[in-house]
Amino acid sequence: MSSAVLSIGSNMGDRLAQLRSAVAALSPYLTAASPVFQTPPWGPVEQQPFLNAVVLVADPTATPADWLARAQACEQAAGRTRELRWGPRTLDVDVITVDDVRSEDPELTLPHPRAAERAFVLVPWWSVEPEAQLPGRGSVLQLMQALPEDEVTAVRLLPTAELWP
Ligand code: PH2
Ligand code: MG
Ligand code: MG
Repeated sequence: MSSAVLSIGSNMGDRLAQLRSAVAALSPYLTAASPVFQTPPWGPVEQQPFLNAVVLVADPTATPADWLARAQACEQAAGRTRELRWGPRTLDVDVITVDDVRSEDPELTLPHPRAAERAFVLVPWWSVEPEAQLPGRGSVLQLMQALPEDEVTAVRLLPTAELWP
């Protein structure tokens, strides 16, 4: 069995519709989806707030490269073009973990090398999977508690924006 954790985000155009398009494309594999959160932009680029969520997917035969290809297919279907690193995007789908795989492959580093520092990944992930572990780094709950409190509280639940079912 191959189970993956994917982070989805958007800060351009109809953000919620784009998150929903990713969920629809991944629906054959979907086992759970977090609520949607509005999050301040993380990183060096000044830009609009994001909507973020985390989805859990499973497929007995999928390799890490398959999950990356499926994530990129979702981005392309949402009209994503190559743009500034860490800049605005219509849809970003990042592979956070695949089972317990740890890999330094530059095409797909696993787990995602910055997941532990990102409240916009940890808070949605914890909300859909409270016992989650980030391979090699410990529990998602503890990682979340180790972040500055203002970063965690800035991740705001959007109660009316269900993604799934
Ligand atoms: N994605 C980025 C850069 N910054 N900030 C938030 N809050 N959410 C994101 O998904 C995000 C970001 C580039 O992938
Ligand atoms: Mg990203
Ligand atoms: Mg990405």
